[in-house]
Amino acid sequence: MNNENKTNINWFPGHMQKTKREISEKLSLIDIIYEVIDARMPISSKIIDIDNLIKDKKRIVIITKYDLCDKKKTDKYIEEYKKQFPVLVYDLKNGKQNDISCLIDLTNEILKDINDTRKKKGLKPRLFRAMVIGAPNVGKSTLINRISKKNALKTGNRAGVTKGISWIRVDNTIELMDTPGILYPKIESREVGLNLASLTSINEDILDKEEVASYIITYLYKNYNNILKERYKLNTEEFNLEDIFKQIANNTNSLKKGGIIDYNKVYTIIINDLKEGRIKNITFD
Ligand SMILES: Nc1nc2c(ncn2[C@@H]2O[C@H](COP(=O)(O)OP(=O)(O)OP(=O)(O)O)[C@@H](O)[C@H]2O)c(=O)[nH]1
Ligand SMILES: [Mg+2]
Repeated sequence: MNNENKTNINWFPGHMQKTKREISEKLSLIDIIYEVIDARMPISSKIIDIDNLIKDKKRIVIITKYDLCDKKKTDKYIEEYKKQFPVLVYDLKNGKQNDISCLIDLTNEILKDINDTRKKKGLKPRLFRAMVIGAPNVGKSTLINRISKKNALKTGNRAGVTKGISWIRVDNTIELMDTPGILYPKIESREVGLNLASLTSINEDILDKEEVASYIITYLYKNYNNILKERYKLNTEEFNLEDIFKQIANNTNSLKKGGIIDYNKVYTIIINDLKEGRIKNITFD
């Protein structure tokens, strides 16, 4: 088990460095940034060095997966972000197309001056370009697919689906650039690393399942006791991780011959329940 303040969760494959470089290089082509943040981790999934990366570019903050978060908790963070930037909140899975497309109206409104100035000079309006950036798996490609109504981009519920940048034309007024998810090379806080790991923003192959599952259970026990108990039909008074794993094993048919707990199966069930949204209305920040 890790030291309280350290984490060995550090996932920063070569392509993330490359993406950061490309973001910097392409910045001069871009009119506005859509910064995408997962509603279930409004702090942990925010790119820590984004201000350095995008300098003073105009920005819209987009909160995704609102359907899965603890709205009461996440709303407080949203209010804070609203003091700094325009913020749109989305359920990209079930949200109505009209609501999602209002991002384009907002973008046109924010960038209106560009074409007003051109008009005064007798120039035709030009196409706007927005760059979509965020941590892995927060819904960047899904957002672009929904807005463009094209489903041109590959999406998937794991970290690192998008491998390179690509441009998608929404209509003749706006073009969007999709980017692969990025993180900070060194995740300093154990909590942030484990939040990202618990909510599928870190490649599962590198994770210690026991550590992640233990963190999830401990966090849920402390913050969402009813949701945890309800999900696994637990009967607990005092916190005892081992006992909780045992009960989950019993209640999910995760025992090997002789009644031995199949820990790997238990950890996988817990991680997948969160990943697939069977455990929801939670915010890990
Ligand atoms: N429930 C729910 N699921 C969402 C929402 N937005 C995206 N998803 C799901 O989240 C998963 C990740 O979506 P992607 O669009 O591939 O995420 P990404 O940010 O492009 O990920 P990378 O390319 O890996 O960085 C997919 O399974 C989506 O269906 C949302 O608002 N609600
Ligand atoms: Mg993607």
